[in-house]
Amino acid sequence: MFEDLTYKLESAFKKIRGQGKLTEKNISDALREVRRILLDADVNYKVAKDFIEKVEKKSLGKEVIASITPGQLIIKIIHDEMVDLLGGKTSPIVISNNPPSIYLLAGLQGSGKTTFAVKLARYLKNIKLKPLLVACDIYRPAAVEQLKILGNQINVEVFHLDKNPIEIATESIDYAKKNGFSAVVIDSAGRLHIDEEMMDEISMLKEACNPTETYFVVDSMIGQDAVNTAKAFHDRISYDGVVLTKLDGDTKGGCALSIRAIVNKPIKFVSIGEKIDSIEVFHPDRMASRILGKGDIITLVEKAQSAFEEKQAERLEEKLKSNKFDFEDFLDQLRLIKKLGSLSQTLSMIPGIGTKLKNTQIDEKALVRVEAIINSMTREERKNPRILNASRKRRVARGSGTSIQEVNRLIKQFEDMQRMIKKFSSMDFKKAFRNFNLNLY
Ligand SMILES: Nc1nc2c(ncn2[C@@H]2O[C@H](COP(=O)(O)OP(=O)(O)OP(=O)(O)O)[C@@H](O)[C@H]2O)c(=O)[nH]1
Ligand SMILES: [Mg+2]
Repeated sequence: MFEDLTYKLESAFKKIRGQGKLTEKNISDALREVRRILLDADVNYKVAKDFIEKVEKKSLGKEVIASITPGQLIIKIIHDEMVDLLGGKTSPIVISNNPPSIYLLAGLQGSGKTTFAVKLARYLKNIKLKPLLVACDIYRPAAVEQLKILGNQINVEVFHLDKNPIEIATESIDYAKKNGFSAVVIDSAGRLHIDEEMMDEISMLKEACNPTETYFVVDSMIGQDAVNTAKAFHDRISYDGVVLTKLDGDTKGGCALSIRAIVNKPIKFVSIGEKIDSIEVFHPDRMASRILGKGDIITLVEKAQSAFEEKQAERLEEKLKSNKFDFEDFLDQLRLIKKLGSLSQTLSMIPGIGTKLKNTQIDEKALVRVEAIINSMTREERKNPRILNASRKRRVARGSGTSIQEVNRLIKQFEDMQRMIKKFSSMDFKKAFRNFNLNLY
């Protein structure tokens, strides 16, 4: 899904990630590239332009907190704006309090309505509704048969009659009420292009069966055209939501990114394959992370913003530089690590360390034992580990459920680390921490 778009954005982000400072110039350079990539992916021109303007405005006004790089911050802003562009919050399917819930599907020929009708019926079954599928496509010879075969696969009854679509739909609702169906999914006929006849029929259908929700089903592979079709349908039948199909195909992503902004209606579901179970509820935030391929940075920045206060970062930096880093600070860091998830993450948030620490693996389990050892020390011992003589060490080992050897090893490691910290500006943190890890336990 959107591999090409993700790949290109990834390359653009590589360039901005390293930027030390946010200036008007580097922001606009980076965003110009992002804009070009969006247009290449068939994002509607106006949508791309508005998107970039919003990101630019937010980036310029933003204070960069010490723990993240400006590049990471821009990526986060782009992500947030993309979530917004995709609709912000998830828009769940509406279920009527007065069953049956009625869902009407509209869209061009081949957009995936019939396939989606069946997927939706399956989804409804899974949430404990009893769906009825209704075949209102009386024009294509095999349409009813297609729905019957698919309905059969999921054990859902298919309603069909030799009448016109309006009669079929209204009678199906009566049938559903009489026979205890709690949901009705109406599959309508598509046309190759928008024509009056089809539009008349679908709007009459909508009027006749007063659906709980009407969905516009669109093939995400058709690019810019999708947006025009979506608008044309919306002008006529004012649907409640969009279903994007064929996202498993070679879609560039433009349709997915533009459609919500153009019609101002939420994307409800995505269809990602020909199989009946390939349906997903649409979540704007997850989709944005998929497109940007930057889940890691987004989470990191979010965590950093909430858990790592600037002051704390400054204090630590100060201590590191003035060589006053003791077990007490070490413990603070360990606690922070717990909140943030990992030591390498925490360390990478300290300016000047992050880039040197890439790919360092740290054994998180060992940290639990380290914390236990430090917790068993007195405040004095933490401030000044040199006073830890044999009997104190024995006490600490006992208190922490470890051994004297382990306590000794930690102290030695800590002293090594202090020594390294002394050489803060010149040292190779990555190497240093790798040693720290290997030798721990
Ligand atoms: N790869 C892929 N194919 C899909 C998806 N959804 C539907 N298709 C295929 O697209 C083709 C058209 O799907 P239909 O469900 O028949 O489309 P329709 O909108 O009902 O078409 P008409 O009834 O002719 O208007 C079929 O071959 C489906 O198997 C999807 O999410 N991914
Ligand atoms: Mg069909």
